[in-house]
Amino acid sequence: MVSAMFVFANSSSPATLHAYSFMAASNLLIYLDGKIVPESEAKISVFDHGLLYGDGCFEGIRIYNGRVFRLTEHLVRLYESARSICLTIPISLEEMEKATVETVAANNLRDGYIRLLITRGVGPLGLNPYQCPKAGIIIIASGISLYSAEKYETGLNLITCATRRPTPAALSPQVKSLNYLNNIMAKIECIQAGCEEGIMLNEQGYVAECTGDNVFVIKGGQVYTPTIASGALNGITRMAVIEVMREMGLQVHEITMTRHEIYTADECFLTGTAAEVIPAVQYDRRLIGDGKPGKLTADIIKRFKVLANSTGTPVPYSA
Ligand code: PXG
Repeated sequence: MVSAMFVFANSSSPATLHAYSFMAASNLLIYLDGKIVPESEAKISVFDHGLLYGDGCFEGIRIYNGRVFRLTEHLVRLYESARSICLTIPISLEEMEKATVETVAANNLRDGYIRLLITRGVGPLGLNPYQCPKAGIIIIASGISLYSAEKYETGLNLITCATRRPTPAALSPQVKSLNYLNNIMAKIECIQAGCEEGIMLNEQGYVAECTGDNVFVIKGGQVYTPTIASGALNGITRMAVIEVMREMGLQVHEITMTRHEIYTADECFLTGTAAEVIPAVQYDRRLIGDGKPGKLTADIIKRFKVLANSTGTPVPYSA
């Protein structure tokens, strides 16, 4: 039953099919513990606690037009995640910045997606992280597509996921840990319901975020998004879009949000590094507004693209 479900979930996902075809043709160069090596040589130990326990943290970062978008903000969040879980990253933030742009340059990537992982490293079986002497660093510069191109035009259908965001008493939602099972469980629910994405509530039943994106609604020309304390990740795209909207003269409110606010919204959109900015037009089978991507949302997307394509850390390409 479990394996049947697995096949169903994967075969119905266009993003997964895209990833498979991409993998077959890969000649990627990967940064692994200080060296840039071909993907075929980028191997880690089966005793790495990142694999054994999901013990580690990561970032997803975008490259637009030859520049890395908000790289310092991503790295600050990465080092904070690591600090929170008592994981010492063996190189400085400045060295990590250099390693990241050099990996992008080595792959001659002008537009793409960076997955930067810190694993606890190799150690004996058993939870004790202090028996892992050195954290591992992996930087992949490649691509990602969460939703089909069509959905960026027509908008996503959302459901409410039964899987809740974990309470901060278990693990702070601000730690971008290598264990995304909670979000994966929620994603399985979305796919099984025939939706691309879903809303995750916190333990109290308030809206936190989506499986890998932050959520915004617009009503009466004002913008609302859940507070970070609701269990939302302090998204880098969330912050960039808030800046864009304030420049547009829109009022943005961080609130304790219920499903009602989404049911009764004029417009809704999601933000994330992987997702970028994407409209949502249905929630729990109710139309949001008139069921079409909103006009303000379209304007926000346009302005976000301008910002993303004109700012960021330059990549030192050799050619
Ligand atoms: N919430 C969660 C739980 C996330 O993991 C976001 C919101 C958006 O944050 P940013 O900073 O990206 O605007 C994230 C982002 C991936 C992947 O496969 C990464 C994320 C989400 C989905 C997929 O790399 N992280």
